[in-house]
Amino acid sequence: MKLPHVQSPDDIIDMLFKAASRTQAGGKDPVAKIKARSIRKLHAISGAADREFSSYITGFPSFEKNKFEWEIADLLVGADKLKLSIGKVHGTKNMIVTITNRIARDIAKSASVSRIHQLRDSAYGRVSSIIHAAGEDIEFLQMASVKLREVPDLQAGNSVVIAGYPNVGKSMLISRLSNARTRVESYPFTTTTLIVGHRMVGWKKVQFVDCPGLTERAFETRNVYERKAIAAVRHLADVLLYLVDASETCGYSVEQQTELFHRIISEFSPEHPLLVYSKSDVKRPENGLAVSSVTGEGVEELLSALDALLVGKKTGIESWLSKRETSG
Ligand SMILES: Nc1nc2c(ncn2[C@@H]2O[C@H](COP(=O)(O)OP(=O)(O)OP(=O)(O)O)[C@@H](O)[C@H]2O)c(=O)[nH]1
Ligand SMILES: [Mg+2]
Repeated sequence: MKLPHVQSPDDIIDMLFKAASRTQAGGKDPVAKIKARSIRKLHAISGAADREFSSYITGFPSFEKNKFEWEIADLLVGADKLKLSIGKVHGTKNMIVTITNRIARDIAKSASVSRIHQLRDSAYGRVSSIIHAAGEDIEFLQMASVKLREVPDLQAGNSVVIAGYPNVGKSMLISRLSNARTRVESYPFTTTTLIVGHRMVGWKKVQFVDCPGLTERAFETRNVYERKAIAAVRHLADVLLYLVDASETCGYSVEQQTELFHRIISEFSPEHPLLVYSKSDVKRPENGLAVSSVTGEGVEELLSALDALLVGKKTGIESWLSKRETSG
């Protein structure tokens, strides 16, 4: 995910005061000069705080902007706390702008150098205590931006989400289909996060997403891995490529795996659900599209099917299937 770089509260204070120290002001009258310079310093602080905090406020996922990112943010850092901390930062920004403007107006009305310095120093003190008061929320955003940055930048549109039970060969297939490099192991629950890869299919750049394995618990579970997979299935899948291991070497029966496919369809109504059998080098089902990531068998056929689905014509897959049947 693309996220703002959130600084620590102390670094933000340093940055604001540095912005203030760079300001200059001319003039012959020493009092007028000190006054103008102090006002500019406060405006510099207010401008820099506005830019910094605004980037935090707009840079994090929001429910309105991107439902997938919002759901992932909820899983990894908690949406309520995220909302609260962004709200707090918003308040901090407004307070700094209001207070620096008000003190700048007071400075403009002051006639003595000592009063100007006193007001300027009080502004610095207020700004730093306002930022410290939001310290916990700023630090939370700092942690959240680091954690969420690890999630690949996934976009809606021309997206194929590969889902299925654990160990059915999802990761090996995405490596076959795209430039994604992911761990493949002979035991379940190898993939714990969402993995992205790309490839041209026809004239389209298609995004493939490999998910952690799903089981029949997926709808009730609070398990973070399965919930990441559900978020991708729910919000990103133009095509839901559901992999069923016909050889059952994954440890789950074909019946069990197919049942979950139908449950996912009835729960999330993906636009284009596509059931594909994996490990066809071990066992070929009697009907249906079957691939082997070991021998490459069926991969070209699968890509043509995806091409037909992603063209956006609902009939694409039907005409492709009928062509396939007539050609034997
Ligand atoms: N014979 C054969 N074995 C395969 C094929 N695809 C995957 N495997 C094997 O199946 C096992 C699981 O493969 P993965 O790609 O890690 O499966 P996964 O679905 O990503 O598993 P999780 O990430 O744990 O959910 C590995 O031992 C692979 O070598 C295939 O087409 N043929
Ligand atoms: Mg995997």
